Order: sequence, then C-alpha cells, then structure tokens
Amino acid sequence: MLKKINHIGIAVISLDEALLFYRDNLGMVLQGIEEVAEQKVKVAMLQIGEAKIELLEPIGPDSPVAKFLEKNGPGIHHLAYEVDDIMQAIARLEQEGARMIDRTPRNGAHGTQIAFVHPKSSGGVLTELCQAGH
Ligand code: CMX
Repeated sequence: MLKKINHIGIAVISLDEALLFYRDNLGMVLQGIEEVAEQKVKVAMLQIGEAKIELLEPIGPDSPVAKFLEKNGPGIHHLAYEVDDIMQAIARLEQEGARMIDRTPRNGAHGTQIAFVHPKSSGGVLTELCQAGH
C-alpha cells in the first residue's frame, strides 16, 4: 500500500530562520515555498534523495501548527507516506481498525491529496497519506 516516505513535516516558527540551517548549512535544494491557506500554513519543500523535508510555518495564531508549537516547540510534526490510491489506502486502514482524522482527502502542498491518521492509532506519530498531484 505504501510506496515510500514522501516527506517529513517539521514545525518551525519562521521559514526564513529555518532555511538558514536546512538550505544554507545542510545544502538541501529548496523546491519552493507555498501557502496552503486551507490549513493555515506556509510550506517550504526541500529535496533530500527521493524524500523531502517540509518546513511548516503557521499562518496566524489559530493555525494548528501554531497550537503544535505552543505545546511542543519546534520539531518533527508529521511523517508522510506516499500512496498511489489514497481512497483505497484510507479504506484499507479503516478496515484494519485505524482511526482516520480525514476520511476523505484534502488538498496538500504542491497539488497533492492528503489524509491524516489519528495519532491515537499511530502511537502518537501524526501520520499522513499522500497521493502525488497529476
Ligand atoms: N503530532 C502528534 N499528535 C498531534 C499532532 C502532531 N503533530 N497534531 C495534533 N495531534 C493530536 C492532538 O493533540 C489531538 O489529540 P487528542 O485527541 O488526544 O486531544 C489529536 O491529534 C487531534 O488533533 P486536533 O488538533 O484536535 O484535531 P483536528 O482534526 O482539528 O486537526 C490535524 C488535526 C492533524 C489535521 C491538525 O492538528 C494539523 O496539524 N493540521 C495541519 C496539517 C498540516 O501539516 N498541513 C500541511 C500539509 C501540507 C502537506 O503535507 O502537503
């Protein structure tokens, strides 16, 4: 069902500040910066091999990422697995008894379709299914 790790989401207070480390110190290639307004985040994608690092900066105090930062401080926010067919992957997980936050996909960054598994079903790790955009 899962093809590979698509990206690791990291919550940051400021993209500009975080890029000093990921792009400038580590030398990762910045693919682009995009606002996912629906989810109140600004996202920077950096390529690393086949996977990506996704830096997440909250847009406004009511962003879920702002709440995460308040509670935990900056750090790893979620792990995203790539799937070919997100509807099939959601159905399979539900059949297996996992609890989904999203039973229908929503729009992610760069034209992807995404769905989150509830952290209660994944040992506290926020887990995302991600289908590439066409
Ligand atoms: N890690 C672990 N647990 C988390 C978590 C995280 N990053 N984020 C939320 N949770 C927990 C909450 O504490 C809560 O636990 P309890 O039920 O025990 O209180 C539970 O998950 C549900 O969280 P919630 O905020 O109450 O539920 P919502 O349905 O309102 O939102 C979620 C859930 C994960 C979608 C939201 O918190 C979030 O993080 N949204 C932003 C997602 C994001 O990163 N979007 C950018 C996507 C770009 C892309 O990847 O393409």
